[in-house]
Amino acid sequence: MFLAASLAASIALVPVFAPVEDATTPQSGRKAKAPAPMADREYATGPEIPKLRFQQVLPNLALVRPVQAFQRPGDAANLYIIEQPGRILIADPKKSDTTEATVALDIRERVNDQGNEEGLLSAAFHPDFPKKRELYLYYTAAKPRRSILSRFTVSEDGKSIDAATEEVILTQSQPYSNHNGGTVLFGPDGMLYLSLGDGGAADDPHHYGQNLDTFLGKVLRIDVNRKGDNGAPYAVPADNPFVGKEGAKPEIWAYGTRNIWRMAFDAKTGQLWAGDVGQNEWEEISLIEKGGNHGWNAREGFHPFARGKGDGPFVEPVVEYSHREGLSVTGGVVYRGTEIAGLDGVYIYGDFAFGTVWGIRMIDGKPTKPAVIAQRRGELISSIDAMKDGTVVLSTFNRGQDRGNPGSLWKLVAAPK
Ligand SMILES: [Ca+2]
Repeated sequence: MFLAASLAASIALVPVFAPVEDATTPQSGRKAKAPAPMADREYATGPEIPKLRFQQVLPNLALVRPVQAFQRPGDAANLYIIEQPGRILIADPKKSDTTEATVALDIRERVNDQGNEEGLLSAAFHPDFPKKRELYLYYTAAKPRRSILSRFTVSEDGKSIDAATEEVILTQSQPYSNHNGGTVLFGPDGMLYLSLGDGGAADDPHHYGQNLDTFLGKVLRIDVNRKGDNGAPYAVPADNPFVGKEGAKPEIWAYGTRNIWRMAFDAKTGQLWAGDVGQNEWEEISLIEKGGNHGWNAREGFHPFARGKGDGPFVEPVVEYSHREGLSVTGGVVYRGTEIAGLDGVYIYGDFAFGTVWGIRMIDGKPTKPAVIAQRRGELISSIDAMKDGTVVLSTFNRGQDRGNPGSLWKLVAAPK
């Protein structure tokens, strides 16, 4: 989600994001220098990636802008579904006649979803649930405009989340409505990771991405199992890359990211994959590195960004795609299920506006050429998530992206030969 929308007007088929700030950015002149297309880069060769199709899940369940599906440790049956305005619903995807979900949490009054990229954006259970009955939420609020990471207490059966138990872990003031990130998740190391966007407008006007003194434009890593100094609600892990560096926030794990909309760990390798939304030309998929400078706003994809500044070395993306092929990347997951033959180890990602889903493999540190493995025009892909058994669930908006619009859930299944 969460587009830089310069080309939005030219795409007639699908309604797309047009944040006001981005829409006013002059675009002329920058497209003149055509960068080297990805086809010129060196790709690995690997086994063909199977073609997939969208199969609707819970087709009778009415949803408002679903932005993430996830599961609770110890419960492989139910889906937890985030609605962007500020609710979390629970439903069993095998019960296809379900018309009403269990409402586990409703914090719509606390959440500000006025902006297209604002709302309840991400959630993660503590991996030790039910020993630790904790759910972490990342959302935006108003007056003042800010992003919040909070901890909530969950009932023992996991079916209800007590809104009165909110404990704010971290707050970031937001200068503009767009580019709030973000994904919250736990790593295989038990640490909590959070992606924050560059704060918004266009061009990263304050150069936050390259500034280590702000959380904006970063991936953070914190220890929520321990209190920090002076009673802080979290501790900074001692092995974070910028601990002790003057002028740098020690919570930072990686920097130079524009607006990571979805990141996920590969359950097998532990690598952290991210989709970083581009501005004018290039959408990128990156492997997030400890201490890595991922380039923004000096770089967009593999290319210099004219209005940016900053010194390398930069961590290059794994792959990119241009705005001829999509408009806003939604990062996905590495498939580790067994249901779809030949898909193990494939990183699956999509484009929000075009409804396209690609797959790549990494072979000896090099990606295979991105292959389109599924597409469903008119469905705006807001999230791509892996369930416990590896099943890939897509959240989509159905009829454009207006506030309050309906959405759907899908699973990716093997396409008929
Ligand atoms: Ca913002």
